[in-house]
Amino acid sequence: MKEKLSAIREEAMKQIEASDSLEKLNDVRVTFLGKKGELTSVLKSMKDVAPEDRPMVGQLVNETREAIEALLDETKTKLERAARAEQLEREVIDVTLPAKKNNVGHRHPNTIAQEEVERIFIGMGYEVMEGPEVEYDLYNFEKLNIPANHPAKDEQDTFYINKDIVLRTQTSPVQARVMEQGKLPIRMIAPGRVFRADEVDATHSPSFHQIEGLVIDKNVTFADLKGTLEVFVKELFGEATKIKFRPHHFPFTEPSAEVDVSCFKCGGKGCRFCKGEGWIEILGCGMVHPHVLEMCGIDPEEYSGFAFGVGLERIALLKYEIDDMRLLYENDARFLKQF
Ligand code: 2NL
Repeated sequence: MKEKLSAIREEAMKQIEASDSLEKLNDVRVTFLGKKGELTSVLKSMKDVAPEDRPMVGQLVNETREAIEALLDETKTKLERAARAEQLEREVIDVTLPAKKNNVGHRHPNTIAQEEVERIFIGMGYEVMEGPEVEYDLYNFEKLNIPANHPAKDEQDTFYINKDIVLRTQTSPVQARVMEQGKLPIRMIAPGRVFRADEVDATHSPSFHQIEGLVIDKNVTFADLKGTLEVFVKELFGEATKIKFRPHHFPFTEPSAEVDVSCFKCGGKGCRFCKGEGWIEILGCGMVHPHVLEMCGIDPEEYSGFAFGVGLERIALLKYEIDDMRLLYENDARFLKQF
């Protein structure tokens, strides 16, 4: 029995020393100390030992077990430490590597242009106002002096929700609503999305953006309109920009004009950009028609005013030299990130 135990002890020590992984070490533990292990089978055979020898054999078995356990624990700690050291080595992080770049988005060219126009007019004391995109015919057409038989009201030009409600074709209804509230004087701009039943091409889209401006006060004249728009175009296109008013017709203003600016590419000599004209058309304007003032509850004998409307996409296309409006709506990041 004694020889058997020391043989078991020696064999266990040998196998523990040869274990180079935690799995193998555990196999050794099971082989020697497990339920069906070698030491357990020695204990089971105690019944064959003479009763007077049992305490001595029992003690020997315990000593053997303790010796094997001690070496198992020690080896386990050693292997665990080695595994951890190897893992730390393997998972080393190089904190000096450059960080991964996040692709941060930025404002759409339309938004940049809109905020630029807003900035200029806020600087002149204007308020920025908004209104509904789905609008009553009354505010979109009627109060702006656009009569029932006017071509702008044709189904070809306007999206009708029903006979009284339309998708607004301009942002003037916002201004008609402000006038109707009766708080005077008014100095405002109304930027926003408008809708026309147009086919998509390089210069048309069924949904685009406008910025309209409105000033109502006592003694407002066409001179005020000219001065205001001159400041606006110089801020927008540069100090050297010249401005030209051409007589025109709008139902809601009288007199009315279209405004051209000298080409900011060639300074007015004529180039590819301005198609040899030297001038580029950018907006429409005029003195608010007395009939419009009346319909919005303002006395035209006491008050007068001017108004203007610019296409936001047109400004964005000109400012960033984009030659096709469709590019603004495709949301191709390769295009958008250039601005
Ligand atoms: C254009 C022309 C214009 C207006 C818009 C306006 C608004 C009210 C009263 C009178 Cl409430 N007029 N707006 C006036 C003249 C021209 O827009 O070609 N826009 C792109």
